[in-house]
Amino acid sequence: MAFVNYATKTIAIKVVYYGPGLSGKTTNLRYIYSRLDENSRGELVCLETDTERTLFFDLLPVKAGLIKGYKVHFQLLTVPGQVFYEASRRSVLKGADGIIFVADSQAPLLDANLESFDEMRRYLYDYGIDLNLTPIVFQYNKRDLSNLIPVETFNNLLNPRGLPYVEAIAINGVGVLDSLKLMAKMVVPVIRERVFGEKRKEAPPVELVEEKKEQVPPTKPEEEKPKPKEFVPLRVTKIKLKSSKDVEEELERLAKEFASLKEK
Ligand SMILES: Nc1nc2c(ncn2[C@@H]2O[C@H](COP(=O)(O)OP(=O)(O)OP(=O)(O)O)[C@@H](O)[C@H]2O)c(=O)[nH]1
Ligand SMILES: [Mg+2]
Repeated sequence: MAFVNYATKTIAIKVVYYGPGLSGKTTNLRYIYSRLDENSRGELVCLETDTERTLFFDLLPVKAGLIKGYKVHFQLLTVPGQVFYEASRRSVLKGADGIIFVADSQAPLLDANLESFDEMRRYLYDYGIDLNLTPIVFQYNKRDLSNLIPVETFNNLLNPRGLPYVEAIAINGVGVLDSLKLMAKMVVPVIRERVFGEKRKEAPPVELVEEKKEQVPPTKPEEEKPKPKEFVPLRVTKIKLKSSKDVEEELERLAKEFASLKEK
């Protein structure tokens, strides 16, 4: 449930990037970070790890216009996809307002995608959140590779309700902002209704992203297009979390810290 601070007039909307290990969740956040104006986003918090795999969560706060005079902050969060970080996934999912399910399109990973989705459904159920009432955007990622799961198969198995889906190549930014914009379109009316009792269809859209112009360094035609990794350094925040129990507390602290930042 969105966190409303009546004193500072801010609403924090929690959007969780969920999906199996290595599907590209952190890559989404890194790309969004690189494309938003620094006035409309906070720091990308990735916890210190020995590898690039997510251990507890990654967090990117994004400012997104106003709802009825309240400043809207999206808290974009990723879960760790590796099977044994189950407890962290559960903690990150708590109170999610919307979910971007990042599936890995490689054919041998079909079962991993289905298992991850099923696990998410169970955790939401445990928290009393009905999957059918939760805004979800499906992102079918890694469409640049070969031997892909057809979009139709994904939609039949994961998305029988015909919710919005995006074919993505997150590593090059393809479909990343589209997924986030679709999510904003779905989740903001739900929050307006829950918080202000406004009828959904009356809700005007919220201004989501102040995009920077794409910073593609000049390349000669014969050169390959550089990958975002090469010009978006990964900032690692030195936060020590001992266990997944600390995750909820830390998320709350980071959300408050961002909400109290002075406008630039
Ligand atoms: N070919 C290709 N590789 C991608 C794409 N998106 C992400 N990757 C690569 O996939 C690997 C895993 O990406 P991450 O974003 O770290 O995956 P994750 O879902 O955060 O993984 P966990 O934190 O372990 O759950 C990295 O090497 C990325 O560069 C894509 O669209 N195409
Ligand atoms: Mg990750």
